This record gives sequence, C-alpha cells and structure tokens, in this order.
Amino acid sequence: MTSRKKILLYNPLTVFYDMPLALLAIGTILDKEKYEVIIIDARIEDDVDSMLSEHIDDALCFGTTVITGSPIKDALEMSEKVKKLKPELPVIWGGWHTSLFALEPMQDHSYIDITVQGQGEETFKELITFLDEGKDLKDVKGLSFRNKEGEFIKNGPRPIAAVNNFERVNYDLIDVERYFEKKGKRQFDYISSVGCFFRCTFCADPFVFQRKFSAISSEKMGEELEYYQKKYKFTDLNFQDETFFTYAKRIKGFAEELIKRDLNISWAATMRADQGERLTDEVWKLCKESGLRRLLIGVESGSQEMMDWMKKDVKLTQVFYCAEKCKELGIGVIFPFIVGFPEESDKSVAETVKVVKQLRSKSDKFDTPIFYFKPYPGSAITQDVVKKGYVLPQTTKEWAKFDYIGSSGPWVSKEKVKFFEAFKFYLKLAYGPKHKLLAYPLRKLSQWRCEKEKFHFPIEKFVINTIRPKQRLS
Ligand code: B12
Ligand code: SF4
Repeated sequence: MTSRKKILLYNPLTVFYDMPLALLAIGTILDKEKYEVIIIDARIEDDVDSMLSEHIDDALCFGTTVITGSPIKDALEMSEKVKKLKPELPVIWGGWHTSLFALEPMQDHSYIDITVQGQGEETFKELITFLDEGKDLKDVKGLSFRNKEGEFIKNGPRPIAAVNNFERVNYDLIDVERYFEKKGKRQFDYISSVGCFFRCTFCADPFVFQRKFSAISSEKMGEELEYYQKKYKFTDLNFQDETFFTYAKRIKGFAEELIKRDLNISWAATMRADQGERLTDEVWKLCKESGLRRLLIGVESGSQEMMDWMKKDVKLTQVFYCAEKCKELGIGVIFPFIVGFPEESDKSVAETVKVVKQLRSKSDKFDTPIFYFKPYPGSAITQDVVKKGYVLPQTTKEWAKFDYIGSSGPWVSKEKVKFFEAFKFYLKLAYGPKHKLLAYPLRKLSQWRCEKEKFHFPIEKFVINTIRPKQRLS
C-alpha cells in the first residue's frame, strides 16, 4: 500500500465545525488500494501549509469543496498556493458554488482546472481514474474543464445515483474527536439523502438537483448509525438532509431502528411543515422516543400570500400544527424566517412579526432566526431580480464577498434592519431559555417590548451584549 497516490482534499474556512461530509463522501468512494485520501480541513488543522508541503509531492490532484460566499476566498488562496508549489497538479473545485457556476471560477482563475457539478461521488471516482490514466476528460459526465487548447468545456450532466447503493462513508478519513472538541459536544454529522422534490423559488436545490431525491433506507441507516455510534461514541446526531421527512415510512422505520438498537442518542433534522402534518401521531411519538430533540422547519414568511408567491407549498396552519405537536412532545424547533423579499409589502412584514411572536411565546424551546433576503444564485427569485436590473457579483472574487449576514439588496430599508435587529435581540430575552443572570422583571419587560414593538432606549441590550455568548445557527 506504500506506493498509493495521494488525493488531497481541502475544506476551506467556514463559520461552524460541521464535519466535511462532501469530502468524506468523495474520499470514501475511491479505490483504497490505489489512492490515499488526505483531508485538510482549514477549520481544524493548526498548520495547513505544512500539511500541504508534506503531501503535495505524492499527490495526483488537489480538490476543494466550495459554497457561495466567504469560503471562496480561502479556497482561492489555497488553490493558488497549490498551483505555485506544483503547477502540473490538477486543481478541482466541487460543491454548491461550482454546481451553479461551472465555468466562471476557471475563467476567472487560471489555477483552477476542473469543476464538478451536482452529486460528486461517481463523477470524482471516474475523474480520478481518467487523471491517473491520462485520458481526455471530455467523456466524464458531471464536470467542466479547461482542455489542452485552453478552451472551457462543460460536459453533460450526470443523473443522480441512488445513495442507498453507496458504501458506508469512511469517517476515519478525519479525526472525529477533533470535531467533537471544536463543537464542544459529541455531535456526529450525517446525511441520509440528496436533493429535494420541492420548488421553493428562493432556493438553489431545484436548479441543482432538478427536483430529484434519493435516500438511504431506514434499515441501512440503522446499521450504519449503530456502527458509527459504537466506534465514535457520539451522543447527538445532526442530519444535514434538505428534507429528511420526505417519506413518512422511512422515518418510522428509522425511529424504530434507533429504538431497537438502543443507541440512546438524541438527533436533529430538517422538516417541512406539510410533511410534519402528514406524520401520524404514532410516528411523531416514535420520533420523540427515539431521541428527536430538535427540528428545523423553514417558515420563511408569516404571510400566506408571500409563502404562495415563493412556491413554498406549505400552509401556515401546517406550521402551527407542527408547533403544537412539538410543544406537546417537548421537541425544540428552529423556525427560520426571511424578510425583505423583492417587493414585499409592509403588511407582509408585519404578518411575519406577528407569526414570529406567536411561535416564540409557545415554547422557550422554539427559536425564530430572521434573515434578510439575499439573491442567492440559482434560485428563481434571483433570476427574476436580475431580469429587473439587479446586478449580481460578476466575478468569483466578488462572490467571495457575498456574505449571508446582514442585508444586501435594496429590499430592506435601514429602519427595518434597525427594527429587526432590536426585535431579534428582545425575542431571546423575552421567550428564549431562562437564564440565571436574567431576572424575571427583565424577561417581562422584554415581552412587553416585543408585544408593543417598542425598542427605544435599549439599556438591557448594552448590558446583555457584554455577557451573552454568540448565537449559533446549528
Ligand atoms: C453543512 C452546511 C453548511 C456548513 C458548511 C460546513 C463545511 N463543510 O464547510 C455551514 C454551517 C458553515 C454552512 C453555512 C451556510 N450555508 Co450551508 N449548508 C450545509 C448543508 C446543510 C450540508 C452540506 C453538506 O455537508 N452536504 C452533504 C454533502 C455530501 O453534499 P454536498 O456538500 O452537496 O457535496 C456533494 C457535491 O456537491 C459534490 N462536492 C462537494 N464538494 C466537492 C468537492 C470536490 C473536489 C468534488 C469533486 C465534488 C464535491 O460531491 C458531494 C457528494 O455528492 C447544505 C445543504 C445540503 N444538504 O447539502 C447547506 C447549503 C450548502 N448551505 C447553503 C447556505 C445558503 C448557507 C448559508 C448562507 C447559511 C444558511 N442560511 O444556511 C451559510 C453560508 C456560508 C458562508 N458563505 O460562509 C446552501 C448553498 C448555497 C450556495 N450557493 O452555496 C445550501 C445548499 C442549503 C440550501 N439549500 O440553501 N452550511
Ligand atoms: S427550501 Fe427546502 S424544501 Fe424548498 S426547494 Fe429548497 S431544499 Fe427543497
């Protein structure tokens, strides 16, 4: 096994410590006899440069995963560094950004040679064989590349492969304990499906996966999770699926598997409210019994009209149904909202504020992060605002500055941002988990402020901001 070629995979700097599932997926699928996968995670490693120098001589390629926004900056810097150290080494970009922008990163930067679109496992496996054998990449579906003549070629798409047929992901490619340490809890990241059947017009998933979906069976999940749990001794499981609850039968089976195997863990996942409404009471209870601790249910807007406009295909009544179920069963929920959709009326924003308050006052286990609309690439709304004259970032470097925090477009006034920043702050004090430092009168005062929407003279904000830890998204 000593003469194996090295495959260098890089996870750029991002804000949280979720395990690098993309790199694990594409790293697992390669022939272990021939290739040694080295994952360098900028969030985890103390000395990325010396790791790179240690492995680059024996490397067959360098690959990095890229989501739109600040991770691009680090991916660019690292890719350039790699190319300087070893100009003949192919530099490959994959992930959501290159699924949306196949050619632009290569056109903007001569040190990027290949980009991968969509699901990566089979494309990467074939790509590695082609690179190793020096074959022309024009026959590898699902990728784009610069050919010898310097032309940019985009090959045809690759159909989604059934994820149930993939082998078990090899988490030994990373030091799992380091992620537990960084997260401050023994939380294991896992994904059991790819794609989504739905059509929300603010989301890139319908564009990238063409409304297709493929999932691992409940039995296989049970086997894999028992194996991982015995090996890594995690206490919490974090599903990264877009729509985990797509098939109620699979969820029932999964919950039964966890109970049968007596894993004694908690778990969290994303749910659509319509899917939650379709679950029977029996399945809700099984989920709770098997350890369901927290759901993420995207609401996006408190206005049914806006929800219909963005083709969310969810009713507010379904959101409240799920809220009641979770309250009854003691399950936490994150209900994310977005304000400032193009041409969103003040009435619609006011309805969002009202629904946020209603949800928050139901349980201190409910959270309601409020984001400002951003025209993320690949969504139908973004295409529409561009047609109407909005100018998106034009280069890969400009996309690196496209930060998800704060407001960007002309759609949210400064006054609204000020209002929402105060509102979000007081929601936490008013309805969030009770804290020994927060006295009862302060909570009552905050509830009054939220109720009346009066946020002047925020003395509490100044005091609390100095003692409170930063908010986490996951
Ligand atoms: C975990 C996660 C994160 C983590 C990233 C952790 C990391 N590794 O660095 C954190 C919490 C930091 C994060 C943040 C954000 N995220 Co996020 N996140 C996810 C999530 C839930 C899971 C990603 C994952 O691990 N998937 C599992 C792996 C197996 O799938 P994959 O990443 O698609 O990888 C496959 C292919 O893309 C390809 N591939 C990927 N990389 C590579 C590399 C190579 C070399 C090759 C060959 C192939 C390849 O092969 C893989 C296997 O098939 C996805 C949704 C999803 N289910 O994918 C959203 C998602 C990626 N996030 C998204 C967004 C919008 C955000 C945020 C704006 C916050 C938000 N509101 O959610 C921020 C922005 C971050 C920033 N700009 O700094 C969008 C993507 C938008 C975009 N254009 O990039 C997604 C798709 C959610 C959505 N539907 O809107 N996120
Ligand atoms: S927001 Fe969720 S449900 Fe809607 S299309 Fe995107 S992934 Fe699917």
